[in-house]
Amino acid sequence: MPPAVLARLEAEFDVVRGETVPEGVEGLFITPRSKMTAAAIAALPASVKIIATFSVGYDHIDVPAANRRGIIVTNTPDVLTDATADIALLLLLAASRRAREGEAMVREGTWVGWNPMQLIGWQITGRRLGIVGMGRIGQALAHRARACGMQIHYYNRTRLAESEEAGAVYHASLDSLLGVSDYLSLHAPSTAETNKLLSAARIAQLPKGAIVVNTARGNLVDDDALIAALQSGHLAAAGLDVFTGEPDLDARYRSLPNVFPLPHLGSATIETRTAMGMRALDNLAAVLNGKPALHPVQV
Ligand code: 8YV
Repeated sequence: MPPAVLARLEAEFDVVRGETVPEGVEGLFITPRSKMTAAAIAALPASVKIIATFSVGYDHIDVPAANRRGIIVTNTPDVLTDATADIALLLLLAASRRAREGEAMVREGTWVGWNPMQLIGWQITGRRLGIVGMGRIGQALAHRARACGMQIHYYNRTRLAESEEAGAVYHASLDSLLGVSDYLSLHAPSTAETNKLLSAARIAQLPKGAIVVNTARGNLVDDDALIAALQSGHLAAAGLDVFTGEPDLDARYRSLPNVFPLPHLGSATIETRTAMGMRALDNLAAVLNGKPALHPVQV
């Protein structure tokens, strides 16, 4: 935890650390590494009132099971929007400009000269970016990509208000979005519905040479299908911050030259991680003082 979060935690709360939850504990402060399954929730002592996760995602928590026990679940929205959108843009650019191969060439000493076709990438200006899930992070990426001259298309369960769209083109179906996406960035939550949303059939609908970016959750992608498309050249490249089963990701991602991988850095700035911690502590403090939670997860 960032130092300011730890200092506040110690100052305001009576803290018990560990993998088990003793009777009397009223609030849990967790990260996505704690898998709060229905069984784990059933085993919690009756004293627990709130589970505050240090994340915006809550796919590691069985929220209905917690709510059935009268336990409130809270997350940390808003404060990580910009940091995560920055990483999405970084991945988009890095994948498009072959940053992984370029860096390897410099580090490994294989850069022996310059030639006009060396590590030729693709320019993002004027290209179409398809955004799957136009929530806070999707919109923040749209804002950045627009400044780079990209044309924004999006698919969302509901259409944004015209004032929020800022010229982005709405697609009522994912299939329609895929057909126009030179670049595709995923910003949907991980649910049973979105599991392997980017399947082989869907990847086949992307234009040849498309680039895929994922800062959401690894299981939104069918790994075998994505890897096959990166190997065949149907997809030019991918920029990935999240992986199924991370950190034990599919080993093929480690060696594919056209994959720019990062170890789940979306929210990893000191400003954002501090704000996330403060947000989680605000929720804990509210509920433990008998007030309503500030960011309850609604499912
Ligand atoms: C974090 C995230 O890296 O908020 C989320 O859902 O995936 C990331 O911000 C992680 O949750 C840190 O606990």
